[in-house]
Amino acid sequence: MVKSSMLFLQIQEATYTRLCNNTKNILTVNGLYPGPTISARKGDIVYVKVINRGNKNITIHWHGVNQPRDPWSDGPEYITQCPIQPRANYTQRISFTEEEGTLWWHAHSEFDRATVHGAIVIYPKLGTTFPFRKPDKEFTLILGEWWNKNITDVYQTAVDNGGQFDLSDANTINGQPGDFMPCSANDTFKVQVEQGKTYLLRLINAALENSFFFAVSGHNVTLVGTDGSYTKPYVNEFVMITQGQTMDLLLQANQFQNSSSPYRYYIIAALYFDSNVGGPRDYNVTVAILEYKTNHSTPSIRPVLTSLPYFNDTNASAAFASGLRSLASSDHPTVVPQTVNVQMYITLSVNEQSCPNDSCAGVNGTRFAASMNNASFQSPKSKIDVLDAYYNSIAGVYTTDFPDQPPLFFNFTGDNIPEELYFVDKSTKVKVLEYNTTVEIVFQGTNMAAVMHPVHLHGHSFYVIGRGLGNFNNKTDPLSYNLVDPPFESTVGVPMNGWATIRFRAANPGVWYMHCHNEEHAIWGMDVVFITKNGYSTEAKIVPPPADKPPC
Ligand SMILES: [Cu+2]
Repeated sequence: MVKSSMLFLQIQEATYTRLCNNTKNILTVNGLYPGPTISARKGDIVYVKVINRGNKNITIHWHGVNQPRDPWSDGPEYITQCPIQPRANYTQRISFTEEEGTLWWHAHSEFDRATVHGAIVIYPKLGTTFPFRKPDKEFTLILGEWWNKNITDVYQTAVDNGGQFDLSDANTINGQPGDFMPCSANDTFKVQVEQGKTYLLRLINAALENSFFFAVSGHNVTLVGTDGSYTKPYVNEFVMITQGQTMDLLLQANQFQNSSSPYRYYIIAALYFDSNVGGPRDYNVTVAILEYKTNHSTPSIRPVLTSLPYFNDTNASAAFASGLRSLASSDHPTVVPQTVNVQMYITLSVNEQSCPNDSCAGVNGTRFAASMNNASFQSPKSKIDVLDAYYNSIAGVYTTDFPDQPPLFFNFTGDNIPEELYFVDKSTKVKVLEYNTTVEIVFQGTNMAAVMHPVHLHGHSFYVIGRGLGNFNNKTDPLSYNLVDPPFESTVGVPMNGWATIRFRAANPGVWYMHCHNEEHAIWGMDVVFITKNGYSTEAKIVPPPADKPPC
């Protein structure tokens, strides 16, 4: 029996103050920052009425929820819907079919997700349980960023001048910069624990610009899930979490052995940014506090602080990622496609567009652009969404010629970049997939702004069967693929000047966005759309559109 329920998310402005006197109106859901948690059980359907009482257009996406046959509720603006305009509303259906664990929801329009985001917690079906001992309690920790400036101004300035987006002024845990930032110590997020108990930390990276190393000082964490799918228990001193990813971590509260033990420990997140382009970033460390219940009367004692890997420690990040394994149990089986129907090799690059009189704020007066296979994605100019155009066979909105490989093969990770690749044209290219085909994509990071790219696919989770540094070698690298128990995720961090290979089955008919979850890159065009065609049976066809789909 599917349980369904109704929730109301009201987009509204609210006043928040961070970093001393920086008070501003931010867009929120129900006045909350971060927004409310959506809880469900696997198999549930939740209807969410999104009511826009804000002053701008917005859309909401249920990140990591695969939404079988129902792209109408997925959310990315101009891909599956037009935005919800002020004073309008839209009821979206979230179907929790496969996912279990932690996911999240966020705005999928402009830069709005900086403040419009929240957790999604999916519990096991009634009568089933976690594949590990039930935790005594759980906490949600959302990593994010705070800008002193108005977010819409940050977005509009960069879009207008073609330059980089302003850096955030602080990184945050549950909306709080934490003890190390000015005027922030009183509001640092705290969790109370008891010696001997086990806690489930639901960790979400909601940041637009930053990936993080994350740790609980003095404690190991055991990773048991990523992106709403269980993993084999994986014990670590720290984790690396990219923009868009979620992790379920078990924490044994075992460090308060006696009354002279330290009883306060920093939960810490700090930038992970491996790059050979350098440049300014928000290096501010954000902390929360883990505090053991005790009779101590000296709360002023400084919490224990662990050190994290250095911000550009590629090896630490790669070592962590290499240990991820899906659970692959009989209750949570792993079904890796063993044969491949559609093979794609996709390069990820940051490029340029020329600008009149070299007057833009990008490199040498150009405008920043970004691309996959040198196609720089642009949302439909006609302000019709791709899904509408596909479903109603409206021509001229997109083309179906997204290439399966880059236009030119060269030493992608070397220093000599062919100059003809610097500049890109904007286009709206999609890749069409036949229903139920198996797809393999090798993502190749390039030296055109060599940074890690967290690539997120809507409508599907995928198996990350391999990753490595340097250029992908199609003879030797496939020999190291994990086709037994690779992690099942919906965001993969493609290493700086490295590669990552994913496989998935295109069994979800619809229109599905795939993009870098570094928001700046997504806005610049590091995106593509997959259209999976209908199969023959009714169960293999896209559902009809809802009546209240927002008009453009
Ligand atoms: Cu990117």
